[in-house]
Amino acid sequence: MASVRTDQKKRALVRHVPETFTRALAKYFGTGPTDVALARRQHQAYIDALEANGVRVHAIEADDRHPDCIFVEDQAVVIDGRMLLPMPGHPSRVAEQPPIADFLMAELDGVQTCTMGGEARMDGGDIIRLGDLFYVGKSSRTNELGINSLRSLLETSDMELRVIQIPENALHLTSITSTPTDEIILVPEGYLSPEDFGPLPEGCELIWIPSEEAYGCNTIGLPNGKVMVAKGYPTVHQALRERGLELIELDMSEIRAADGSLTCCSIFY
Ligand code: CIR
Repeated sequence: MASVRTDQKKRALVRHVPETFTRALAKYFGTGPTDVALARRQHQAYIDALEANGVRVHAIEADDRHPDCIFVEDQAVVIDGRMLLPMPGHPSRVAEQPPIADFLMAELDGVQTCTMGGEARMDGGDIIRLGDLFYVGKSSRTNELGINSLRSLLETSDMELRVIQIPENALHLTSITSTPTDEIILVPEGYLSPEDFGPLPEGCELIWIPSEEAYGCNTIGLPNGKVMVAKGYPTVHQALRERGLELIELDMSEIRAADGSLTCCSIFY
């Protein structure tokens, strides 16, 4: 989940890999997973990495009726004591939400919760956060009405929201960017431009990565200063190491095959 600051990543919700994972949607980075057992091992390594680095993880059972159910990031957006339950942008993913919503409402007792009505659509994977600056992707999954719902949620806060048009060759904003710290955004060349982001707060920077490492731009910065990264993206790794960050490398091949990245597999709350 890309809607919390790094220091807020104390607890994470994940969902196990279903038996039907080979039927997950795949159109961008992946051509579809083929090995459920390997996906489960990679997913368990992801959970282990979170736990080994101080994050308390709660895992919801998989639901074989929903091949994409591990990608919980898309189903709820938690921002500083408020929660948006978006209407997912792909019809096949709508029914994944109830157990996630139930769990988060119970955990975040009394949380102010907003839902989406009418034609509003959004996947949580279209949101990244850099301190108090939010970016939301307008994509094949997130439309203007969905973005308006997020704007309403942020209205009474000091947070700023900027909209970025996602190119047709990418699924979500988090598919191609992330904030490994509250001062850095990793971005692939050829997908987005500096103008898409506008002026950044003082001390913040965009780090440009060659387009062939676009997938590697999705990372998870943890409160202990370490960063979870996908294995096999040397430019990303070097850029982060040069900035003094310690990396936790994870093999994401089967999750990438379903167009999923590191952030997609958790909701920090
Ligand atoms: C989908 O197409 O919805 C899934 N196969 C992948 C979702 C990845 N989620 C994300 O980027 N937040």
